[in-house]
Amino acid sequence: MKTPGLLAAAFRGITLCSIAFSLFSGFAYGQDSRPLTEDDFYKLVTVPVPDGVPLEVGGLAVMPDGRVGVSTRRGDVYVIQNPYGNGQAHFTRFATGLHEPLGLAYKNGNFYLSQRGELTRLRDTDGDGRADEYEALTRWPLDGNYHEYSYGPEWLPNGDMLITLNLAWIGRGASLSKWRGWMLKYNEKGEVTPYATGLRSPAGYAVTRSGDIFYAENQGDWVGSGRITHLEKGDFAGNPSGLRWSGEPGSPVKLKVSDIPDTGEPMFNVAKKVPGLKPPAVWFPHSLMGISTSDIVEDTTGGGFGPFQGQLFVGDQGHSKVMRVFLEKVNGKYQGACFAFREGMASGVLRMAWGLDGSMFVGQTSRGWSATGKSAFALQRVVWTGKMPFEIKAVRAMPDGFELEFTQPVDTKTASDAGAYSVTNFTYRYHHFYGSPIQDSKPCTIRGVIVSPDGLKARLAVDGLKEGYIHEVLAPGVKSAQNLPLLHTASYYTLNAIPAGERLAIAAPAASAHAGHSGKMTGGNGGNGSSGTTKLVNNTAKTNAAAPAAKRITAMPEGWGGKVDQTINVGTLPGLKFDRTSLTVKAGSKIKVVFNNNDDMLHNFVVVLPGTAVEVGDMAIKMGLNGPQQNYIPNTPKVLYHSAVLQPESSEAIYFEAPSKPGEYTYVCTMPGHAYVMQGTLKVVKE
Ligand SMILES: [Cu+2]
Repeated sequence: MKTPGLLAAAFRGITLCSIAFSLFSGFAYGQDSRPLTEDDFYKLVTVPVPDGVPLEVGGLAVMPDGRVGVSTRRGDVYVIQNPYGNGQAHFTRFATGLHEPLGLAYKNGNFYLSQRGELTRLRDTDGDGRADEYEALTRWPLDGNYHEYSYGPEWLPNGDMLITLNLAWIGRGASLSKWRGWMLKYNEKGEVTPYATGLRSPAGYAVTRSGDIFYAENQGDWVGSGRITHLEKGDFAGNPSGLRWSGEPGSPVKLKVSDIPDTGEPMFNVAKKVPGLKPPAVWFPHSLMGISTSDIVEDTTGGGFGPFQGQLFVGDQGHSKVMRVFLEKVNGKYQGACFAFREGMASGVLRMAWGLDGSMFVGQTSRGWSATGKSAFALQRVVWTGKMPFEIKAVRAMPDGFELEFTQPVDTKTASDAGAYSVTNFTYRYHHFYGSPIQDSKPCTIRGVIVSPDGLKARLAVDGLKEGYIHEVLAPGVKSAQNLPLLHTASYYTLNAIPAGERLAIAAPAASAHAGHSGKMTGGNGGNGSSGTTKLVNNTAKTNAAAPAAKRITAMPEGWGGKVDQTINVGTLPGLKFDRTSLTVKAGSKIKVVFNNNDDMLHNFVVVLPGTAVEVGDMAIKMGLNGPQQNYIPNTPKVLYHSAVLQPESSEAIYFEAPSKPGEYTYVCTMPGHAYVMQGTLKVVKE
């Protein structure tokens, strides 16, 4: 068993809310000088769950009368009356004994859900509020691997249903039974047809009002970071495992596994050579914008949920939060930007659905899949208070830069200053390894800014745009006309295409032109914030780095005379754990630690001074875009020794002399969010 659970190794890592929040939030100040936070604009309201109901939400469906259906990972379906907090919520168990349903849909009095091995319709034929008919509409084979999750269904406009099938995990994603790694379509005649593949962990997907299908993917093998992809029939979305079945009758995908190069070139570049490979519409940079994308919902509330009508909201299981996406079509293809939106949910966010009152139900679970929110499960609502947050509402690609649209008029003086913004672009590797370090990160020069007469838009002229790259667009210096800072200052725009059109007439770099890094979240990072001009090139198996060499020694020091006093093996376990919770060494002795990363996600091994693990972990988070190429090792004397960040199924030996001062030191993993739980005690005893 490799993973804590579901979603393909997907739901990894945790990060304390306050930490992540501080990275992205310019605190606005209200009239009483209290900083305004997300909570001032979007409240979380918890639906009370009765004792004895383990509501580990797998699927959510709001019924036309406002009741809410919930399928649970334990195999039940509940129907909740009065979920809106007016009067007591009342739970009825509608169905039970199901095999980990991770979806739920409702139509014409019936519920539909995916169990691991079938699409099931639940009917209450005698009107007693309980299903008495469980009908398998279609079945698919299972290998039995724990990771063979099945999701859905979602409706297409014509009444057909979509289902997605997760890959198994055997140290890598694998399609051990037919159509694993695929999206399938089920029609009313009962026919099942394969629709698209390349899916790894497709826990969340949605059909928008335009009829477009978007699915969310989690970082993993062949997936550098979280992302959403616009899926059209016959698309191949990136993970080759499902191509095993592309030769089967009915497959609309013609690519074969051998057609996919494993070079580490960015996916966007590979897609130019491999027709059918579909690059994502929007990347969610790992740890900067969540760590495990889950559900997708389109804001169809007509303004009931605030100023983001028509935009998408994307859940994040590991960070217990909901993010926001603005999409646009350039040259006929979708691309756009993601933003932080609301964090601090009670458990891991798996499902979202709109209530009849325009609030967002958020179904949550964290068993086996670590999440920031510490509850094992929860059902909460996100409710707009009616107050308008000052946010970057949209980022649009322009022929020579970006246009930022705000939810409120800006202060023209701050918003016209190029120094109020920064733009940095980067990409990820496309390869069979798990995830990717940030690649080729470069600041862009902002040549000038023009604010629209109504104060709602700022047009940035930017040099150095790159197609296929993610563009971090920050606006930390922009104030609203009321002198409030932005609630969230960061956005990440995936620039698949630069549109044609008129360019701004800004000829020479303006005096205030700005290379991109002041006010960046990566600032204040001790001495470690290497200038963003450094080209980030990494050996992917082991991320060698610029971290202080003396703290990571991977060959036996010559002065040791070929002998170590003690060799220690430390491994990793699913769920952000080392396989040993304590190690004992003699003060000053010569130690060799062989660190084996047997888990399916990235980890490192870092020895820190007593009591500093969380502090060092927080510093690692603040390294932001610089973290990956420096092994997430902040430049601080609190770090004594460390390994590189290791890919799954790899190992590294490090050598160090145990501290001369006895005490209880800590070894910790400093991958973003891991430090809060992934720790062990290094007991240093007297010689
Ligand atoms: Cu870790």
